Amino acid sequence: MVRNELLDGPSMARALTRIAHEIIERNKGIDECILVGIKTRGAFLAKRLAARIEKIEGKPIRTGELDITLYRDDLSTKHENEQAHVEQVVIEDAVVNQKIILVDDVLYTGRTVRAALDAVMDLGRPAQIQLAVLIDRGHRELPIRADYVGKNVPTSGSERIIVNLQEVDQQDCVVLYKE
Ligand code: 3GP
Ligand code: 5GP
Ligand code: MG
Repeated sequence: MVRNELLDGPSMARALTRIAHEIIERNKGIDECILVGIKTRGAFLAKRLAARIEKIEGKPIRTGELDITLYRDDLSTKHENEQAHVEQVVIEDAVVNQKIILVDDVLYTGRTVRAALDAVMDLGRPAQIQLAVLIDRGHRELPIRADYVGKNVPTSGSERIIVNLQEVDQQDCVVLYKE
């Protein structure tokens, strides 16, 4: 097993600070924006981005959370049997005419994001939906791309990216494991 550290704590912090600035710049402020984190780690990343944006703009940005699990209909599953399934949506504010910025730790096939798009659109018609991810590892199976990326990491299907966050893993780092 080969271990390769892709981001340490300070580089993760810098990537999030850059993304916070990019979000503010692209949206010309944050007035119509709601940051929506995809649980588990995407939700913590959304909170970190919200804290940075509040510090830069001097006012809070609205936030929400989505819980999406991969539902496997066959335990000896192959990838195509994985269905991204929405468990819970917590967005207190109306999404109608707002810019929803989805936040996740890793973007891979795009199936999780597709489920998130459906869940948000079930709540009303947003003006836009954008996507921020800490790591884009490639291998998309759907026409989905991120608007804000911490780091692009070309991977093979057998590689695993471990995202550790202080809030759940007591440390900040992103590590690539090769079999
Ligand atoms: P997260 O919910 O904090 O993002 O999918 C459940 C957890 O397993 C995720 O945590 C994710 O980080 C981790 N994980 C690691 N490798 C994979 C993978 O290849 N696919 C999925 N869906 N999750 C993975
Ligand atoms: P997708 O639905 O795009 O295939 O996968 C995205 C979701 O699966 C993300 O929420 C992410 O947590 C998880 N995921 C997919 N691949 C990886 C990976 O290599 N490492 C980690 N940590 N999570 C992954
Ligand atoms: Mg995730």
